[in-house]
Amino acid sequence: MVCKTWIDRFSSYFVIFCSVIIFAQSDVPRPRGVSLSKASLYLPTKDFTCFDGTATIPFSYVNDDYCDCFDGSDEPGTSACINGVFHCTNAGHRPQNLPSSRVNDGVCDCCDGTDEYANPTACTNICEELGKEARAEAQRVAELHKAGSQLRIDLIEKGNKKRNEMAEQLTQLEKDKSEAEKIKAEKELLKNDLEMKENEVLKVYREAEELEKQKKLDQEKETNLKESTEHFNRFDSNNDGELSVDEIKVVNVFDRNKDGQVDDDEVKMFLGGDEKVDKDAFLSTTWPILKPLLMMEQGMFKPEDAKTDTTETEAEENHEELDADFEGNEEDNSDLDLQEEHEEDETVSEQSKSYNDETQKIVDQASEARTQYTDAERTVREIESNIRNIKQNLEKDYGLEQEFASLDGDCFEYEDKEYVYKLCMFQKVTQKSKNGGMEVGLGNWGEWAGPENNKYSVMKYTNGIACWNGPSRTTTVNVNCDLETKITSVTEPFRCEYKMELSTPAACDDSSTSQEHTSHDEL
Ligand code: MAN
Repeated sequence: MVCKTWIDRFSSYFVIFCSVIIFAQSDVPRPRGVSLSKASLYLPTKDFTCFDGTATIPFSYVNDDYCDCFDGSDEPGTSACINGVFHCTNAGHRPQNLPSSRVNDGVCDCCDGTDEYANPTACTNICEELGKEARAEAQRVAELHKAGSQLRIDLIEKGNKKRNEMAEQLTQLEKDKSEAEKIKAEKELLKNDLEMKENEVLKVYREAEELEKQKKLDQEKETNLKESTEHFNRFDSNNDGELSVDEIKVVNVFDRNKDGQVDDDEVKMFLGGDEKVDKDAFLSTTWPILKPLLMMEQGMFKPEDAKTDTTETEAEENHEELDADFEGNEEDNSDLDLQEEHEEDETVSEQSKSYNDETQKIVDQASEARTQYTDAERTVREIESNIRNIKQNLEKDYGLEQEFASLDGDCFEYEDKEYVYKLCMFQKVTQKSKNGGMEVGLGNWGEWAGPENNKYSVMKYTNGIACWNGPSRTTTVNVNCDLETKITSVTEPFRCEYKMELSTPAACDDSSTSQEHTSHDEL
């Protein structure tokens, strides 16, 4: 608190004289800069107590251009206190409260010019003019609200109807669901029953198939043994029941690298490191390596690298060599040919699997039961998904009287120079560049975010596509009253934070307007 000196006091006399004028502008006399509602706190017959209660001063200290109160309440009509508040009545227009620093600062802040009282000619009172304009505007807004509120009533009706329909749909869907679940359970039983029968009848076939397979394996084994024995006998030139290194060395087919001789490495490979092999060892050690070679020589298969390395002529030569190696080679070839045919047969028999009439009937019935069960399952899932959607919608806050309900899902577009924006009510907001490219999500429906007394004036759409190196995009939609539902502007005040102005009759709530109007006093 600043203590006054007599000099200070004296220098302020003039201002005191000018400032502590009791205004005759209204019926209640009060010091300059004091509002009608606070007039009773400034009584010239009593000492003045600062609003914060920290000091009581003689009334003559009020507006003496010296700050006595911490809260500035003793200087409403001067700029002495940094936190003072100057009130202008602005008769004919709206009253105004200004920081008292603007008093006598050479700028006309109040339309009645009272903030510049030190220079009475500086400001003209334009309150009547402004008041007239403001009243005309208020009138326009009131009329707009009146007309809009009629449309709002229609929206309320539509909204309630829609919600009632949704509630009815939900009841129906719940019924459909229990029905569909029953059908699903029946279909499942039927399916299980028929699948059991199917398994039974197919068991015979599967066993037969298994047997068939086994038979084929046995046959293959037998053929292999036969081929192996035949080859062994042919190579065993002295018929001593063993294949020796010398016997192998004279058979070209063991010359794997085709260098014109069967060298030691080749012998070692075919005899598994032994000096000689008997028939059994030949079958288990030599034959598995030799047989693919023979088949390759016959052109029955070629390893990957051989396909590129071996020319046609080489293949022919190999063939001839092989022919020359064996007498009665026709017989040998026929063995290999047989195997080829046999493999073809296998494919054919797999493709043309067929059952007898009775079995086929059961298989068909089981298959039909499976389809029906899958359908029934899908139906239940679809109903459940519809139920979820409807429940979600029913839980949405569509305004005090459901005035926004019928707008759910309606989409509105707005174009600026660069983008086309789209707001789908209670769903999402998107942005698409006019130069092409993907649609960018600017947020999904979040919540109402207006102030406590006007909750339904702001919609928040959150969790849009993440901004480059930043947070997710969000959009704030200010909802204003007008006769048509449309977007009137879109801005991006901060990067990836969008602001939309949406006008709609749903926001033309008469009751909120009347509240708004009554809040302006002293008109
Ligand atoms: C895109 C648009 C803009 C946004 C930038 C941020 O260009 O979504 O609105 O400001 O990305 O990188």
